Amino acid sequence: MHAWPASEVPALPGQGRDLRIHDTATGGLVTLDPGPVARIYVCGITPYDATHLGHAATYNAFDLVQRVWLDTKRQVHYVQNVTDVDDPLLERAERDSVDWVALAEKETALFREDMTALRMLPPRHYIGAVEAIPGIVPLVERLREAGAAYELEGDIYFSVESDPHFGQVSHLDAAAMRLLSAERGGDPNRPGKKNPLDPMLWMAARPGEPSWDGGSLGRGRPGWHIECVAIALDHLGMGFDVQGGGSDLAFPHHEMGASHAQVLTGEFPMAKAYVHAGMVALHGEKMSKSKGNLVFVSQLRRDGVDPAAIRLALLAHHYRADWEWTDDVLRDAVARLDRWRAAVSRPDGPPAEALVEEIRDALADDLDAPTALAAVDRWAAAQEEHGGTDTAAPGVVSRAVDALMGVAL
Ligand code: 5CA
Ligand code: ZN
Repeated sequence: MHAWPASEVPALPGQGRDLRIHDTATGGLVTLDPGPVARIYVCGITPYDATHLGHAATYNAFDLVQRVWLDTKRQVHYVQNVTDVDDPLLERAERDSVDWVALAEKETALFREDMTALRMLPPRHYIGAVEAIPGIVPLVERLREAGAAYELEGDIYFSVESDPHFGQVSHLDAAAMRLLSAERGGDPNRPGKKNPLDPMLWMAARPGEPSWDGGSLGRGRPGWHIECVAIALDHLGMGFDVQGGGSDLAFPHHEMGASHAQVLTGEFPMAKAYVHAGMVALHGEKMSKSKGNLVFVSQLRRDGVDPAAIRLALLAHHYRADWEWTDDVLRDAVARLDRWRAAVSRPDGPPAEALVEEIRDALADDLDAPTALAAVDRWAAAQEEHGGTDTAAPGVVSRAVDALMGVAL
C-alpha cells in the first residue's frame, strides 16, 4: 500500500537528545539507544470509519517519537499496518450494504488525507493485512509445527502457554486478561480451547466472508495479532525499538503479538519499549467507532478548522494521559496558534536558542509536549510584551516548532 506524502522537516542548529520513554513492559522510563536507524512499528487503523481525534492523538505521539529521533540525525524505519480485513470492517460493510474492499479503500484514503493535513510523517512501509497474507501463512504453519498452535474445528489457535514470557507486556492477572480478551476481539468462552486466552491465528473460511488460500491451513483469513507480527518481523526484525499504539492495545494485542514473535524466533523481547498512548474521550466515554461518540478530523477540516490548530490541541495533552475532547480544547488551540503566528511574523524578536533546547529537553523526556508548548508560549509572550532584536529568532522558532512538533506556523 502507498502511504502519504512527507512534509519537510527543517534541520535545526545544535544537537538532538536521546529519547527517554515510558515502557509498559517494565513499567518505567527507558532511554532508547537505537543505532543509526531507529526502528518503530505503530499499529494502524481498522478502516471502517473516518479518523477520529483519538486516533489522531495516538499517531501524534508516535510522530513525536519519529521527530525526536530525526533531530538526532538518525534515520527512522517506521512501519505501520492497515487492518483491512477483520470482523468490525466486515460487520460495518454488511450493515451499510457496501463492499468491504471499497469501504476499506475509502476510509484508508481519508486517513492518508487527515495524516497529511496534520503533518504526521508517513511510515516507510505502509502494509495492509490482505497484502501480508502470503507472509502470515508460513508463520502460522511454523507455529503449528513447533507445537505452539493447535486446530479447533478448522480454526488455528496460538497456545499462550508456549511462551514463557507471556504476560510480560501488560502484567495483568488471568481474570483481567479474560475480561479484556472478551471485550477486544478474543473468544475466551469458546469451548475446546486449551487456554481461554488463546487467540486465533487463522480463521477457517466462513460462508459469505472473504477467504484466502492458506496452504496447509486451508482457506481462511488471518487473526489480528499475527498480522502485525508478520509485518513487523518482515520489515523490522526482532528487537526493534518501539512497538506503539493506544493503551487499549497493550492487552491482548501487544501481549499476544510479542508472544507470537518470541516463540517464532526464540528471541526476547520483540521490542525494547512498548509505548502506549492514553485514550481520548468525548462526553465522558472513550471515543470509539463502536459507540459512535466521535469527532472526526475530516469533519473539523470541513468546518474550516486549521489542521495546525487540531495538532496543537493534541499536543496540549501529555500522550500518556486520558483526556476529554471539548470545545474549549479546540478554542484554546486556535488562540495559541494565532498568538504564535503573530509572534513569528515579526522581523525580529527575543533570542530563541534556549527555547529550541527547552523544546528538545521536554520532548526527549517521555514526549512532554505540554511543557514544550509552555516554553513556546513564554517566548511568544516575551515577543508580544517587549519584542527583541534577534533577526534570526522568528525563523528559528518556526522551524523548531515544525521540525519537532509538526506545526506549520
Ligand atoms: N487496526 C488495529 C491495530 S493493529 C486498531 O486498533 N485499529 S483502530 O482503528 O481501532 O485504532 C487505531 C489506533 O488508534 C490504535 O492504536 C488505537 O489504540 C488508537 N485509538 C483508538 N481509539 C482511541 C481513543 N479514543 N483515544 C486514543 N487512541 C485511540
Ligand atoms: Zn496492530
